[in-house]
Amino acid sequence: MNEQGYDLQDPLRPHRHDPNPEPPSADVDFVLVLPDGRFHTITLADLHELPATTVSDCMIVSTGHGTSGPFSFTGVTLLVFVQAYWPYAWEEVEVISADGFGNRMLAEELYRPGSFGPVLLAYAVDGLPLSRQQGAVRMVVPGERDDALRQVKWIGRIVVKQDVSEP
Ligand SMILES: Nc1nc2c(c(=O)[nH]1)N[C@H]1C(S)=C(S)[C@@H](COP(=O)(O)O)O[C@H]1N2
Ligand SMILES: [Mo]
Repeated sequence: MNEQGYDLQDPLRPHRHDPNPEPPSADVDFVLVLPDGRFHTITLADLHELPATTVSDCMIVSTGHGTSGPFSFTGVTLLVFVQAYWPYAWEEVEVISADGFGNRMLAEELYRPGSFGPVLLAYAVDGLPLSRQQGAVRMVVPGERDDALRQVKWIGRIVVKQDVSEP
């Protein structure tokens, strides 16, 4: 735990199901780290410049406080976002929040969206901007119907990886 009470374990390791109720900061901007080491600060305005996609019938399945939805989330697909900044080969992308919560998506998963729809970097829900409390910019994985462990709120960092070799 750090001073704010957040878990400092590797955010990509399995974490507990209790969601943190409060955002780690008020800052909505996040950092995009590319495979060549360059990085960009991404603002909401940057996301709004990319084509918008809406995915309906999204459920947030919390094992702690039950299921909520269906929601209609709007944002940029994670695939379109990555390709806009890195139009080359890549293998996976890590999506991390400063509260110690994160998840990774494989390029392969993004190239073949399931029947529930593509993975989004969502900035709106049911036609209204996501509040900071709701995530502000939130990863929405429509195909995750058993847990909400990939629905990363308060995105702080997105890391695009190429040539991933497991130790
Ligand atoms: N950044 C961040 N995202 C998170 C979590 C968290 O603790 N931190 N908890 C996850 C879990 S376990 C759940 S159940 C959902 C809860 O989403 P909700 O608050 O919109 O219902 O957020 C997910 N995303
Ligand atoms: Mo959860």
